[in-house]
Amino acid sequence: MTTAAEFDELTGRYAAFIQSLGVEPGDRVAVQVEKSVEAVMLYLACLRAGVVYLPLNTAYRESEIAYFLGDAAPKVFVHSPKDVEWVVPICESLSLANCFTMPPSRLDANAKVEEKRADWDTNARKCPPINGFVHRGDDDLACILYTSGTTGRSKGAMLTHKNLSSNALTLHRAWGFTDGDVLLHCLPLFHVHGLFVALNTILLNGGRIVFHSRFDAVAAIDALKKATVFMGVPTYYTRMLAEPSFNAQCCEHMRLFVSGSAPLLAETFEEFRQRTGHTILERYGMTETGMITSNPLHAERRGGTVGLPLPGIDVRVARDDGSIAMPGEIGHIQLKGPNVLAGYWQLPEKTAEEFTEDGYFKTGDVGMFSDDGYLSIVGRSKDLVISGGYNVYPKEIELLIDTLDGVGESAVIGLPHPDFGEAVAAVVAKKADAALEEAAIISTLKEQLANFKIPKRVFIVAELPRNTMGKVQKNVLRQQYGDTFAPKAAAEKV
Ligand code: MCA
Ligand code: AMP
Repeated sequence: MTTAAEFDELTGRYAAFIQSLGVEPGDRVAVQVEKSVEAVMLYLACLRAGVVYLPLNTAYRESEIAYFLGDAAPKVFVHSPKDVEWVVPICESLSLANCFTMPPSRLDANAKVEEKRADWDTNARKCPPINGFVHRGDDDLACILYTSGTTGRSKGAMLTHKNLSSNALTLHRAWGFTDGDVLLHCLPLFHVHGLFVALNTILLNGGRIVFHSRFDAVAAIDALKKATVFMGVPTYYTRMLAEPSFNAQCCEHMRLFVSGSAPLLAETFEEFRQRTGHTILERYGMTETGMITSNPLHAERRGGTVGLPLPGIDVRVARDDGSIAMPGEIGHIQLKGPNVLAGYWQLPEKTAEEFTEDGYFKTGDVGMFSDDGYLSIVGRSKDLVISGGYNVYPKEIELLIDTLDGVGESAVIGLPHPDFGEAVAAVVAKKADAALEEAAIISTLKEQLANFKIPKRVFIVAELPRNTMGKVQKNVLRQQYGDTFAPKAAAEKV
């Protein structure tokens, strides 16, 4: 167990070490490490030292990391020891001298950690802790989180202290955190959901955290008896429901289950209510904005909706011409509020494109309000697949597939999947006489892309369907391959 006093002391030492490296307020500290208590402390230490925290998904591969480090130009990179072989050359090529490793955890009593010269924790623990924190203003940057884009190029969302603090305070109040709350934390630490929504609210509460290094349904169900609040992506809920032993008794101590990052299916919402007696509270947000809407804690939690705009956040649904849609009318979801990002890192033009003339952020989600103000998301105007809560932008994968020998062109789509909600699939049109193989394409992509982006299936075809304007008809492909991962289709293939 790590106590609040240890946290205070160790984050003070980590912050002192950051300062000793000459990292100044506004400089970036990039981090790609396994989930651990030390990783949480490194995040908090960056905030204490007034520097910008830049977390990176542990699934990212060499070429992805080279891009992020090149783009964000951090002063420090803390990474997993297992990646040292490819990290060192990248850092050398960028003249990034301050590279440190962070093993899974040394606070874990069972962990055997060798003391290494480049180990972050070993070095930082030698520094006398700073007192308090370096003062930063509301509009100063706290974090940069990269989010993929429809052009295939990732953009760094610049989040300010105000963005983080306003959203944490709002959620803390809206979800009724109180003395004695214990959060079961199973989410990854490098995205908004695990880092801000889950961690910031419980830290603000001064509450306890039961900390799992990854989501495992059996372990999570067992830990529910020690917790009062749980947050997860829909896949966590479907996996818990797939455990025959999961029932109301497992949830006796719980007061709140929150779901988000991807649509929660109506059947999951209903089955959860029937099996446990708890109604999952679904909320909606984005990397760029933190949380935008939430079903209410005390009033009706309506399945199939993402609830009401959170206090202080102005959410509207706009028609194509920019006028405001009526309740029941589908349109583009836009918002304004203290939670909206300061802009994309070094991309002022891209930032401008994502806002309306009157300053509303365009989410790229399509939805409608009910008469009584509940928002439903009915689609996306952006070409995006959400797989197990991770966003995958088809363009990034199509650009890579199109470079492979024998490929004419490709279309990457999301198909319904019983575990991940949507799964990535690719339809590849081969050049005449080319011999392409699904397995070979998948293994080539695995060398270059994070694992969750790899298509679960690749279909090789003679040509892609096009409309009269010459545009590839992804809707036709989604229909054609729609039951690829359906349990029945999968069973027939065995
Ligand atoms: C792992 N795999 C996946 C995914 N995760 N494939 C598709 N989609 C995924 N999400 C693949 C791996 O490549 C591997 O394939 C195999 O599944 C097993 O990998 P493993 O790591 O063991 O999987 P797991 O531990 O079971 O992970 C699945 C997971 C995880 C628990 C659902 O993906 C997860 O924790 N997702 C949560 C993501 C999240 O935090 N999103 C919030 C984003 P192979 O065997 O072929 O190598 S923040 C956000 O969206 C906004 C702001 C919001 O509103 O919250
Ligand atoms: P990200 O870019 O990873 O921050 O993902 C943000 C996107 O996730 C949003 O624009 C939505 O498309 C989607 N999203 C988040 N929460 C929900 C939800 N509860 N229901 C449906 N989609 C969601």
